[in-house]
Amino acid sequence: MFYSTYFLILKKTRGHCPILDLRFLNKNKMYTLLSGLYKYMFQKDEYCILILGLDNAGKTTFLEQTKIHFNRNYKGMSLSKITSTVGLNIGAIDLGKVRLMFWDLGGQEELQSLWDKYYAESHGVIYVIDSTDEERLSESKKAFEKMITSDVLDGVPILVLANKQDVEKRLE
Ligand SMILES: Nc1nc2c(ncn2[C@@H]2O[C@H](COP(=O)(O)OP(=O)(O)OP(=O)(O)O)[C@@H](O)[C@H]2O)c(=O)[nH]1
Ligand SMILES: [Mg+2]
Repeated sequence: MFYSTYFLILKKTRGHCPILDLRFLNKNKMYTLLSGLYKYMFQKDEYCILILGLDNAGKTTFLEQTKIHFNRNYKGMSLSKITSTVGLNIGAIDLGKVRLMFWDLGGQEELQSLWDKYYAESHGVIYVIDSTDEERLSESKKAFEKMITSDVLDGVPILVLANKQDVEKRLE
């Protein structure tokens, strides 16, 4: 399959007999050409989405549920087994030719100082708020404001997610 495609490409770009060209290609050039072709045909466009918000907002649970929803063969872990994130969790979902890479960062106060290290790589941010936790709403607002005033995020779309809407005593 690769070889037949390779011939076609040569025909297009060079306009003369591909079999002759093959004789002059060494193994390295052949590998480079074929791997480039493979990437062109099968590699997905990758976008990085940060998941931010205070600890206990539900970021990791959201990521886990998203993976279960979009990845047909992914069984997922028990949501009750999720513990507070120290560092980050990475998860991917494929949507057609696009791969979304989610980076779920720990939200504890001492970990928030690490968030901006990931801004430059991100194409979007999901900011998660615990809508059952009125007491920490102003703390969450502060962290959010600090995030959006970062120049590095200029032009990056931000989705604010009011989480835990299944709980009866929630803010709407
Ligand atoms: N009722 C309800 N509980 C949720 C929901 N999402 C998360 N939780 C609970 O909230 C708690 C914290 O969830 P995590 O996903 O660990 O929170 P986190 O934002 O990743 O926290 P850190 O990793 O510490 O930053 C867990 O007990 C979850 O079961 C939700 O939509 N509804
Ligand atoms: Mg977490």
